[in-house]
Amino acid sequence: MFCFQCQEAAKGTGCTIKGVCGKDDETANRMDLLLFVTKGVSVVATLLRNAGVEIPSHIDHFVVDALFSTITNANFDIESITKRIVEGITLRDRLKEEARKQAIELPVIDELVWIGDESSFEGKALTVGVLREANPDIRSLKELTIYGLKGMAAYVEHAGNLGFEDKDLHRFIQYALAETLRKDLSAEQLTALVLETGSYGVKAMALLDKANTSSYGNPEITQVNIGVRNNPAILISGHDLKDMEELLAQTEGTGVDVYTHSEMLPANYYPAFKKYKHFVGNYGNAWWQQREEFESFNGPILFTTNCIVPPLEGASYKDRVYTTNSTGFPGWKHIPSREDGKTKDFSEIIAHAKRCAAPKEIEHGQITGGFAHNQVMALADKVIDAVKSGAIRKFVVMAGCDGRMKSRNYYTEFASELPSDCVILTAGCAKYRYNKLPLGDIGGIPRVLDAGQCNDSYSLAVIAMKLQEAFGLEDINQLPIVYNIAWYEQKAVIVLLALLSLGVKNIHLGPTLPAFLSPNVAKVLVENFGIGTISTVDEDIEKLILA
Ligand code: FSO
Ligand code: SF4
Repeated sequence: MFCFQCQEAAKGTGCTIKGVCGKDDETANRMDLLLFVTKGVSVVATLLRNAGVEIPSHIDHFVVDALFSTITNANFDIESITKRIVEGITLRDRLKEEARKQAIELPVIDELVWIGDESSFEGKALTVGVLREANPDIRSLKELTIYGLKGMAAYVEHAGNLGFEDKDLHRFIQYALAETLRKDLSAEQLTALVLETGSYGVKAMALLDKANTSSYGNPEITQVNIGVRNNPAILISGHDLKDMEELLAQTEGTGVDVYTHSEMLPANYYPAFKKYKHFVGNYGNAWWQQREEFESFNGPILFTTNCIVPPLEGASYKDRVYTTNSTGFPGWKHIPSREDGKTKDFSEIIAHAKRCAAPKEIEHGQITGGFAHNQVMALADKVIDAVKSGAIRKFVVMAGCDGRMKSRNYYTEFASELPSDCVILTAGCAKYRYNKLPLGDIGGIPRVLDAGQCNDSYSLAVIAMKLQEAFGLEDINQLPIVYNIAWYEQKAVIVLLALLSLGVKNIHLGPTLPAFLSPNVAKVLVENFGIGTISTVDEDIEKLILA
């Protein structure tokens, strides 16, 4: 195996024996094969589309789900990855047949020529990994595009689950995947593809924002309970709000409570979910602390998306974890997708919860959130006055992901040591590094404004653009906003590319720069976009805030 797609890549270069995330060698290789097949599907679908043939939506959904299932710590189940490969080959061959009928000439590439019998999967998988591209700069740009597409696919899938589809996003995902197979593209052309991926990322996040807010209302300022009640309960993790809705509806009146975990915390901010009395609040912290927190939760846990940490051998919670959507883990129960027009069936996990003890309290109190664009704009006058009067010196965007590395203590320290006239804008699970600190407020405006999940970074971009308009500035970079973003997996990659495509400069990305950036590609990002990484808290506060 060779995988370098996330921030925890071994030795800062790539995992080669086993993933730091827990992904084993064989599953990693199988994911490479799934991407290989998905690229083949995308090449034929793109050629057919260019010839005016309409591509059925099940092809779009296959591509998005395949990409999503290869995101860091989403799926550890080799069998479910293998099933996707088999399905992909069938779809590819049907598309090839259609191309033949339309007299469309197909390129002679391995992704289309390989027959794909199951007995050859293991051997074939060894030959189709990222190192197949020998040129490190070309590899870097292609992988940067693919990781952006994986993040985008996640957001497109969530929007789709709420009935919001944009054919153009599917077209782009497949087109861009197909482009990564071309051998004739220069580094400049691939850089343009990376940025185009970023602008489609903005569209994907805007679509998901529309899907979430029109389905569940605009997030509003909310005090979220972090303590527990004395009823059996289900813990729901991940990002999928449709699952949240259906789980709340199906648990109502059953005596089973519902708590959010990690990236699902922002579900507490939506008016449509607040009406449920058995929706208690949030339990625990960011994804990487789940081994301890799932033990003490006592009840079943539902993963609607990443981030799964494989349990230790003796973990007591092993038989009470469920996956759904693109996620999977060997031995865990998988709740099947909803059939058209029907809701998902959560009866098994609800029955399971009834047999369990109530959660053990690990924290007590409340945290504040709900500052997506609509809520912040409702406070616009107050915010603008505070900036004009100098009460707010700077906004610091500290969105993104949390992770296990010790070096991430930097973010807690950075937040604590920020001058008291600075406000943190956050989204994603990075917030758990500072959202329980007593940072206070500035004239009633909390010093940590949480917009929501990582995809709600879109809200932060909208807020920036609205402030730019309100202050009459020509360039978004003239705003008193600095960016000190933490990343872990590929959804953070699409957020980064989206910000770059909006013209945001001087983003600090940490705790380390991606292993998949070759020195030359990193240089381009530094020279053209002022991308940097973190140093010490004091130095960075000096550079970003005081200078
Ligand atoms: Fe965090 Fe995980 Fe949302 Fe990522 S929970 S790390 S950026 O999934 O997707 O923020
Ligand atoms: Fe390693 Fe990250 Fe890939 Fe997992 S996803 S194998 S930790 S680089």
